[in-house]
Amino acid sequence: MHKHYDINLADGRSLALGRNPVVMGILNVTPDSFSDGGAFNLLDVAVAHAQQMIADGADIIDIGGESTRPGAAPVSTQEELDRVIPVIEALIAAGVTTPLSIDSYKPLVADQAIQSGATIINDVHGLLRAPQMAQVAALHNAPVIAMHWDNDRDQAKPILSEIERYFTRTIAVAESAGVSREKLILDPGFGFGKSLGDNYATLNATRMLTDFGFPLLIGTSRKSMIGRLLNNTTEDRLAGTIATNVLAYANGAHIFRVHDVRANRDALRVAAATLYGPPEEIR
Ligand code: 7PM
Repeated sequence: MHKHYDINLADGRSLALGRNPVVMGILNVTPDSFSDGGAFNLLDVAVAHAQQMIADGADIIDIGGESTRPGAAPVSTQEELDRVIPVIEALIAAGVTTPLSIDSYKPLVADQAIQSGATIINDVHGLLRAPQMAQVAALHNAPVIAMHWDNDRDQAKPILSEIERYFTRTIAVAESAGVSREKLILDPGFGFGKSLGDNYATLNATRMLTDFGFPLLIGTSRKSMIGRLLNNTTEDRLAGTIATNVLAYANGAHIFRVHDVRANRDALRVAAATLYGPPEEIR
């Protein structure tokens, strides 16, 4: 059912991807993601949120300073560094050992983040935006989550073949920079340059994407592909998010990037017990 991969992280540790679903908790480090009551600053709130997600069972914490969002105003490199680096430093100083990924397509941000203790690069431009990104990954031996995002693609062509063509380019760029195939995790990029139909066709093609021969990450949490269908706001999209993740898991996906760690993890553990039986200890 699930292909197994052992991913070597930038610090030499290993992350097992296979039948056990891996939950990535989303940590947004942006001024609008906290309300300042005066007692806490952005850094304290971010660190506390990460620790709560770890307590809830997150296997990876994905740290983003919002360089990337479709439609959002771009953030300068310095601003992004000022947001994410202190959070990574604080988590490491607090003794956090949960692997940290850096959600950025900027090579300088990725480089600094890894030097501060992050061990995975999460690039929403699939190594294709900045030529130095693959070099940064190679330099640090960091695995890369390569997401599909191509606003300029031919809308007339089927989304699946477009995604596969894009990933073929990603793999070529990685290999020519010295990033081996074993370092890549692919992500079809839900909500990025895709119509509602594209998003669901992509989700329905999870098995084909896992057959491509790389671990697969799914990022649908609270996205408009759910909200437009259910006509609801971000805070009411958990049930829809769980549906997408359980279906993708049953079709071979490995990592699930979510806001609501506990609920998604519980659902995925029940799905895993259904496919593979309950854990040995309690069988
Ligand atoms: C506004 C628009 C705010 C979009 C946040 C977002 C993904 C990601 C994001 C994903 C990977 C969100 C997105 N989405 N990285 N970063 N995969 N690998 O909803 O789907 O979190 S940002």
